[in-house]
Amino acid sequence: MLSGAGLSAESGVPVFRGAQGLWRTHRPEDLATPQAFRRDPRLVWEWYAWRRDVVAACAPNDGHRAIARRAARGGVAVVTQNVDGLHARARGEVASDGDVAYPLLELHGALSRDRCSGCGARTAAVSVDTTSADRLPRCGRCGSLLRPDVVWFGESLDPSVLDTSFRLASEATVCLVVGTSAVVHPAASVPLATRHAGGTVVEVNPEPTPLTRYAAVSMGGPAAEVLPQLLG
Ligand code: BJW
Ligand code: ZN
Repeated sequence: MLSGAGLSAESGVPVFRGAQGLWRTHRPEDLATPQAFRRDPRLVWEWYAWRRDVVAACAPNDGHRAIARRAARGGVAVVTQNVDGLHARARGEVASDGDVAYPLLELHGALSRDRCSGCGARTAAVSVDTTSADRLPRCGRCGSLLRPDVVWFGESLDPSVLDTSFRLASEATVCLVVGTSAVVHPAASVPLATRHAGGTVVEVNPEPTPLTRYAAVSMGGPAAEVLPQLLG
């Protein structure tokens, strides 16, 4: 399955696009590109520190839990564009004896990690003082600025995460697509790998997307209501 921000909407995590989306009030080119970070790392960190606080106050919803319960029975891989960590938290919440360890692939990284903008070393997220550029966190190895370990526009996705996602999608009989506007690539192409290999795409989204015409079934409700019924 492939998930996007809409899956976490009912947990209180803001989506990116549409009337309530972050991109209505925040310009992606000022906040979610490597150029923006080079230009004004303090501003970018301020936004990500706020996003971390928002996510810390949120919890997985019934949609995340339905996915985790179904995946733990086997034969499912979870591929997500979300950086909020709620799939992993749901897995922990519903874990029980006999669960299968399923793949959980985070295509766009994770808010819970930092990455060095110089040497690329990954570390657990530190608390960030955004009051001045001098106080921003730096790498303990090379001294370069740390940044959130997320994928910004114009940056490549981790090749091993991406290759594994496409391979699993091409081997799947069904790709369930939940809560993504399906406009950001290469993530939005993952379900097409299932389709091209003869499998079926099933979409859960209150709005039509560019993937809707490839879906055998489209369910137009909120994920936290539809998924427990669909997967339960
Ligand atoms: C509900 C709901 C409910 C609401 N229940 N549903 C091919 C064509 C054109 C452009 C490109 C291309 N290939 C690459 C590009 C360039 C670019 C791109 O895709 N641009 C397009 C937008 C035009 N891609 C990249 O730059 C990627 N890198 C790359 O390709 O590298 C190689 C390369 C480099 C240079 C040139 C060419 C190639 C990287 C993309 C990184 C995206 N990063 C972000 C930020 C991550 C960090 C952070 O969180 O801050 O990722 S942007 C943002 O969008 C975030 C999301 O993961 C991503 C997708 O958003 P998502 O999840 O779909 O959310 P929304 O808000 O868009 O949609 C929510 C949906 O939920 C809606 O449909 C609602 O209806 C629905 N919904 N409530 C169910 N309750
Ligand atoms: Zn470093």
